[in-house]
Amino acid sequence: MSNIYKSEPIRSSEITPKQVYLSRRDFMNAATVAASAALLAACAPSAADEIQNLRPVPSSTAADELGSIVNRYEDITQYNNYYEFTVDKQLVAEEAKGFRVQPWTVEVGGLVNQPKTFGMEDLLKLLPQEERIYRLRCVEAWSMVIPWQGFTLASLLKLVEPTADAKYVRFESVYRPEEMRGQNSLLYPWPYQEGLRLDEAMHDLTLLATGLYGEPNVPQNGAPIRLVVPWKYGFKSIKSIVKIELVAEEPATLWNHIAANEYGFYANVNPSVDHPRWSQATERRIGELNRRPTLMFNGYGEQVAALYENMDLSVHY
Ligand SMILES: Nc1nc2c(c(=O)[nH]1)N[C@H]1C(S)=C(S)[C@@H](COP(=O)(O)O)O[C@H]1N2
Ligand SMILES: [Mo]
Repeated sequence: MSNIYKSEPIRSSEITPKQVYLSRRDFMNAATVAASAALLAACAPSAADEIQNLRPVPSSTAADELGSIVNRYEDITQYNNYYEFTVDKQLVAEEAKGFRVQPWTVEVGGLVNQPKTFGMEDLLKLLPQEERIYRLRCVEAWSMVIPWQGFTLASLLKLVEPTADAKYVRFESVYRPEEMRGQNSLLYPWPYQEGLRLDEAMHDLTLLATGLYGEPNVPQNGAPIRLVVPWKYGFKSIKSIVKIELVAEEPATLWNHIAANEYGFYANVNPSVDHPRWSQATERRIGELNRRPTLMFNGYGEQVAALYENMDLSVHY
């Protein structure tokens, strides 16, 4: 099989405009609307408008390299984990409405030769955007396929030149308790923080996503800029980043701090290591009825297994 990984950089000519994204489910929806339009011929004009307004606009079948169709824009933006707002996945979008993501800066520092605070506009200008279709596997055993755009974390880190002492990368989310209701909860040590080993951070799959479906990120998905590490459980993919720090020691993470026995620092997707309270062998793909088997490293083993050669993957990390 030739190289069909969508996770590889792709030529801009291959980038799918938003108009041509469509899951088969959307196509079915469009077909259903069209059928009802035919039945309601008297009000045909408005029915035609309705089809136009379906979002994403109907088209063909963007899929990941395993052939899984991308999830609907509505699924991706209406079913979210973002505890700073609320723990109710279906209410995040509403709670996050109007959250200010402009102006926005990302401070990149620590063990680097060229520390710098970047405005979002600078980042978008400096670093070419790529499209990546990635599976997202939440530790809660649901998953989605998401067409992101963004740039590699490696491309940003190269700009600041990590020193030889830098061994890990620490990420920090925005902290605005007056605007983010969940941050008033004392159950969590805010701000949300996460971390990667430097080689994981420099891996070509590791993306800083600035948007999805060809649109800038909406607040509930971590606007304006969030991490996406597709071979790890979703909680590693920290949202709305304001600070990136190169450090010498393994950094603390929010989930590890709360329950170290449930949420390890590495958190690589692994169907044979169960969460203490549930199995990780299968998952529910949002939009599908039957559960599907969970894949080792979420299906990215060919690209990332070498990073963990010296680790015993049968134990929980
Ligand atoms: N700052 C922050 N980042 C976060 C979270 C969060 O609560 N706060 N939730 C994580 C979890 S558990 C998952 S599964 C993904 C969900 O990303 P999505 O809502 O864009 O699908 O975001 C991750 N990043
Ligand atoms: Mo998650």
